[in-house]
Amino acid sequence: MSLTRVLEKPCFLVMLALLQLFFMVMMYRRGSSLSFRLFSGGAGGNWDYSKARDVYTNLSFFTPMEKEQQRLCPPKSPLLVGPVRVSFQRVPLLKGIAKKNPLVTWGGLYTPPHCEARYKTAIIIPHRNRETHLRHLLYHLHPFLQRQQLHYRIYVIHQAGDQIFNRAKLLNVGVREALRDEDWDCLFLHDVDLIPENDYNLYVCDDTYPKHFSSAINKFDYRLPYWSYFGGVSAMTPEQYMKINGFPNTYWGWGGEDDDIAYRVRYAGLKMVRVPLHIGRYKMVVHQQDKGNAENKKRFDMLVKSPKQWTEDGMNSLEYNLISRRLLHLYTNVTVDIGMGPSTSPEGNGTAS
Ligand code: UDH
Ligand code: MN
Repeated sequence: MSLTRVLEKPCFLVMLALLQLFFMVMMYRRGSSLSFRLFSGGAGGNWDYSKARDVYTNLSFFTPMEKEQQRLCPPKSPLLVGPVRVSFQRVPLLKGIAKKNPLVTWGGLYTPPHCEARYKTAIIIPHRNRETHLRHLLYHLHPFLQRQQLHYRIYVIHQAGDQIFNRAKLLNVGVREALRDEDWDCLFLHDVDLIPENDYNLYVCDDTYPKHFSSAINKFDYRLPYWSYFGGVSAMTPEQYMKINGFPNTYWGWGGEDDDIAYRVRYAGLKMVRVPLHIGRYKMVVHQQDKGNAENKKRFDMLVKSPKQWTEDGMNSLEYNLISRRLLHLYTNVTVDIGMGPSTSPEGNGTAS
């Protein structure tokens, strides 16, 4: 019987249609996981893209490998999917987060078990009285970074006492403490309440320039609040950080320090690069202004002095008392006494000079 005759037979055509229907139903119910396994001969095969927006999807795919057998991780991680779901409906427990991230070791350290990471990134988070935000961030950030196949560690820099808050100085402390542990390729300066929503937003530095990551935050309708905005999440190599003399230590209270940093970048002969808006998307946990972080009313005067101040106020003038350094399950906690700002008048704060 010739091939054309077989193809013309009604029962053959019915069978073909049924087979097609079967595939369509399976694809609909299980995402592409089944088809992937069928066509890949089951290559270790637990890939599942049916819940691609779940940031924990596919993380258990890779099995650990001896260090000697490992190759460099691929330039683009196969785990990345783009948009991931971020929800604040339930506040996760630290224990639960640790359970979902079994490969994270004490101090919040992770290294890919199956390949040699191309980048080493330290995440530095300024913190006080934001435990709920921290739990949301840890829940989302650990799997996010693992999907990017990075070697990373999370540092939480906790300001001791109830004196006025100083975000920029805490970040300087974080950088100095993190660099005691390892030669990080990249230092991420990361607000505790900002959760990345797209895993193509790679937590890797630009080789040449400081980079701004939180270009589209829901609080600002996923747009830049103003062109030179450098707050929220940014990253620098240690060399870039030292070149701008780190961040100013003298901005006590809310506001101004991020603009000072943007100025420093320019004064040091660098420029700022930025993640495109459709990738640098973040959700901010909704919050009010904190107690102990009143608006810094002197910030505009301070910014005017910045061209003269930046070489004297920063990493080269940083002083603090380290109270403790504890390796917790999901992060390294650095508690620090950074002093109390120049003024305790009801006006709040001012310049240190
Ligand atoms: N932070 C703390 N504790 C504080 C203050 C600040 O941990 O008490 C840290 C935290 O990492 C936070 C970051 O500093 O994400 C920046 O502070 P912020 O979140 O207050 O800054 P933001 O730009 O300020 O989000 C928005 C203030 C909202 C007030 C709205 C009323 N006008
Ligand atoms: Mn905030």
